Amino acid sequence: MKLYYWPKTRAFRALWMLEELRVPYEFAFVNIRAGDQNEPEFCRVNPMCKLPALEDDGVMVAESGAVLLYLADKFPDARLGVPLGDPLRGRFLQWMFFTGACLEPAMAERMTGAPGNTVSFGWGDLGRVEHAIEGALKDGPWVVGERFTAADILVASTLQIAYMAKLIEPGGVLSEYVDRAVAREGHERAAAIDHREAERVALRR
Ligand SMILES: N[C@@H](CCC(=O)N[C@@H](CS)C(=O)NCC(=O)O)C(=O)O
Repeated sequence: MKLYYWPKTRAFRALWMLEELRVPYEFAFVNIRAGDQNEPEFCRVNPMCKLPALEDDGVMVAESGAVLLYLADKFPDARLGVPLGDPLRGRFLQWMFFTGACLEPAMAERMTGAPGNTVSFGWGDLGRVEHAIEGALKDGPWVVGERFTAADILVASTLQIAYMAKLIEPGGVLSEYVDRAVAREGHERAAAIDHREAERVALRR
């Protein structure tokens, strides 16, 4: 399995997932700072010419949510997804789509400072997004309830960026949730690899 990757990008989400799964993979480095993502060869893997993307035995999948769902379905024994027929499958899919559809656009809107239209914009606004995640966390430590899933990788890693960018006030239920997620061994391994690769590419410059 090949992960198209560059350190300190959204490819971290797929790296974290792979480290949770503990399955073999290799990196295909795409230096987005040097414009390598625009090479026609990579744009055939992801027509958006963006990271992450995954290639698995001829199967190509891009968009971080889709990459994580693909991996969760491929390795069901790891129980990072929710199988078809399970009553929690609906909530799992909801939270898998939520980061790209609601959390990220709401963060981008907050970053620009432009007032949006909370009724027509699919994400409402960042306040509503925070409220929705807080509501989900009333039923358990993770967004789908008792069990950590791929959806938590998406939501928690993106919230972490929201904190770093000072888009959300630290403290409370959401901070505790992010702390809980990043304390996982899978995250620690992935963060160490991401850090190592960031140092390595910086030295090459
Ligand atoms: N919706 C995409 C966003 C991917 C994305 O924007 N990736 C950035 C890195 S964090 C990228 O590859 N940027 C390069 C470019 O746009 O040229 C996903 O979630 O996978």
